[in-house]
Amino acid sequence: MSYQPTPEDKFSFGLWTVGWQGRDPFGDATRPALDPAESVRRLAALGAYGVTFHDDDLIPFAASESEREAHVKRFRQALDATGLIVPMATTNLFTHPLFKDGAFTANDRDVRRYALRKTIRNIDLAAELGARTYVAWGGREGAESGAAKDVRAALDRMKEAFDLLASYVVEQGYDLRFAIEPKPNEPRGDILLPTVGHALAFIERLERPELFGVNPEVGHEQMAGLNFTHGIAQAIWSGKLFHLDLNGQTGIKYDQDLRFGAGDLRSAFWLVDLLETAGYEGPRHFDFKPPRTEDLDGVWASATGCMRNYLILKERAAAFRADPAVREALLASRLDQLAQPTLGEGETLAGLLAERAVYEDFDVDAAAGRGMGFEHLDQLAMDHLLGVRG
Ligand code: XLS
Ligand code: MN
Ligand code: MN
Repeated sequence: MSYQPTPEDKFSFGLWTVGWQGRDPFGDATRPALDPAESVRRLAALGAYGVTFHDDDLIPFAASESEREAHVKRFRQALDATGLIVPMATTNLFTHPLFKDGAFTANDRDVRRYALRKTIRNIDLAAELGARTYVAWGGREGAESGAAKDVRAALDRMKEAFDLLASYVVEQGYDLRFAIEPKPNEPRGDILLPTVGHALAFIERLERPELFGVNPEVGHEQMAGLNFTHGIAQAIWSGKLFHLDLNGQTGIKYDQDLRFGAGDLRSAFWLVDLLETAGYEGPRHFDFKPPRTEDLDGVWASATGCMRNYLILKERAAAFRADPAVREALLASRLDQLAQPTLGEGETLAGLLAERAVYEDFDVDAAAGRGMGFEHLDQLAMDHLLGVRG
């Protein structure tokens, strides 16, 4: 296998990922700025199908109307020349000092109103460029200290903002859905909607929950010590996996945004296994940061690595699922039983309560003594992941 990506693989990248100049809290930029049109050409040449952006990635914050038009035009020309599409767009509501206390939940009402206008302006552009998903990451929606944020009031304001944005999208007739991106902290000490679970519960309180799903990011859930694949499985189960941010993270620490496959490799294996078998058809979107040690060649090597690792893991996961020994091990671990309803067809709870074999005469010691066979099953997965089997 060449692991050469094609547009059918649906790989997409944020302009801000390959375009990251390496500025961090302790150091200045280590790389020059990248022209978005150049990023589009390079990503297309590497085999990606899509590119995504924050408004400010494409159009500098203070740009005039004519500068704005020129930036959009150049970008559009690059898209047309390469065939790359824009599956998703989002708003930068975190870089400008204006947003230091948040955007949709800033204590200052005028900041919240400005944030709505900024978002709607970019929603118009997103729709114009054919995006189907609008991501909302509330990086500055949070606090460092207790009394500074009335969390219940802030959630009211967050709901208000999303309800307004959804009604705008419906009124305009845009074919666009929102994907909320959770993150536990960084840049705020604590961010609102910190995990997939929080976001899923919040969505159900919105006026148009059907227009909202989640955009989980590998590293963000892992920063909270959570099992990312489980979070994705619940999002799929809820019909809410609208988009996702693939990258790598090694445990509970700052948001590393490593290339996909770096960091927790076993978790990446199970994630690809799930995405490829559970019917997820959306973009495989990378939100990573090529480390600031890299020059521009290193940036493209890092982007290539994201896609290559996905394709390797896809192949390894498929080999795992196709292995007869794995099928046998899955049966020995009774995964087939888990897929069966606990009450059979036509059975009732009354019947269960009356059946002595279920409880009074149940051999609890025999059941307790049964091994689950999970270690054998997991070693088969490990062997496939490491390429020593099949
Ligand atoms: C930052 C987020 C951000 C979103 C888009 O941690 O991952 O890049 O994906 O605003
Ligand atoms: Mn992200
Ligand atoms: Mn991240």
